[in-house]
Amino acid sequence: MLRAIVGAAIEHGARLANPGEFTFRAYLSGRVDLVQAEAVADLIDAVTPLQARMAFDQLDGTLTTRLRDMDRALLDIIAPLEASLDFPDEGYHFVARDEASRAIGKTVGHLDVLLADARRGRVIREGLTAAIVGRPNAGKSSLFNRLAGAARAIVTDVPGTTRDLLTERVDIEGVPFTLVDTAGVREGTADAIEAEGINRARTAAQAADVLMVVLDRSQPLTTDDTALLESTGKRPRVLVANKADLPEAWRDVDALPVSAATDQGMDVLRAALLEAAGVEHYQDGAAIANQRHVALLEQARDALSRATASAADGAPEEFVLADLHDARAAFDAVTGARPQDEVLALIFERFCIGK
Ligand SMILES: Nc1nc2c(ncn2[C@@H]2O[C@H](COP(=O)(O)OP(=O)(O)O)[C@@H](O)[C@H]2O)c(=O)[nH]1
Ligand SMILES: [Mg+2]
Repeated sequence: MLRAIVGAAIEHGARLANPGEFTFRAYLSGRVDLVQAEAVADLIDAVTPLQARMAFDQLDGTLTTRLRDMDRALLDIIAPLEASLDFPDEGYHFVARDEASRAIGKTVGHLDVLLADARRGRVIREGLTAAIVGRPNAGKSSLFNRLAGAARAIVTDVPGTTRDLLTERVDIEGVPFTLVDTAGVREGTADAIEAEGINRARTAAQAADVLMVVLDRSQPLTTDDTALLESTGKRPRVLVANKADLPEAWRDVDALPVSAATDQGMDVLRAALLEAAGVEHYQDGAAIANQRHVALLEQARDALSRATASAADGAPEEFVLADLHDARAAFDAVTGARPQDEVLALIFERFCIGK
């Protein structure tokens, strides 16, 4: 029925909307700026409540407002500097150098605060990857299923069951994690498929933001265990002593006692994952998350640092002004006040048809 209506409309001269076309039109007509248009796409893609809230904040103009305030502060410095340029013969400076330097430094401070928040924002927006590693039969797939809240991975007592990577998105206190269940890493398997699985496990472990190293507490530690403890020592990781429901076979490694069988210790494990990834207390969104915004604001900060230094050094006004204008151009590029076609194309490509 729907298809028939669309078909009839097209026959009478209508066409399907391009990806993001409605938002793009709102942007062209000045009803939203680029940050807000990007927030629409983020809102559509949001999986966790925190992601949605952050997108809403952007849509509301949190970042735009902060940029406007900083831009205004820069203009207040630019005006007297330009005035000094206009009256070079009098040798009169409309603003003292140290005063200008201090004023610019203040905006650098605001940018630093904003950028410090960016990692938090990016984590909320893009999430983290946690790879579950450990020797066969330690209980990796069982823990994966527990964390995923579903029996996604096959659990057996046959070592070497998991051969390919299995991933699942889970929300841990608002932070989106991609959990990766891997094949157990052990030396000397004769099975070609298992060997490839082990290779993939190693690659996944290298790419992960945080590792969950699973040990079987009911069995003595093996050389595979010690090799893994050694090789992951410098990575963000959580050491897990699984099968804590069974009598313990060792206690010399400091690992979190959990049991995939009884659910014991799972909340502590979730908290430990957040802590190891460096992302506790993510109850609030962040004003900045998007990599495009981060890159541009870093440019602005660099330009302003240069301006602060040259103003303090008593460099000619032209030098200071050039950097101040660069910073403003970067602000403008964030909000789309000075759009570049290829940037626009990239941004609106992200949308699905219409919107
Ligand atoms: N008693 C007990 N058995 C477990 C626990 N976790 C996993 N197992 C068992 O250990 C075996 C291997 O589990 P699996 O998740 O497939 O391990 P993997 O090879 O590391 O993925 C299975 O028979 C599971 O039922 C646990 O916490 N307690
Ligand atoms: Mg497994």
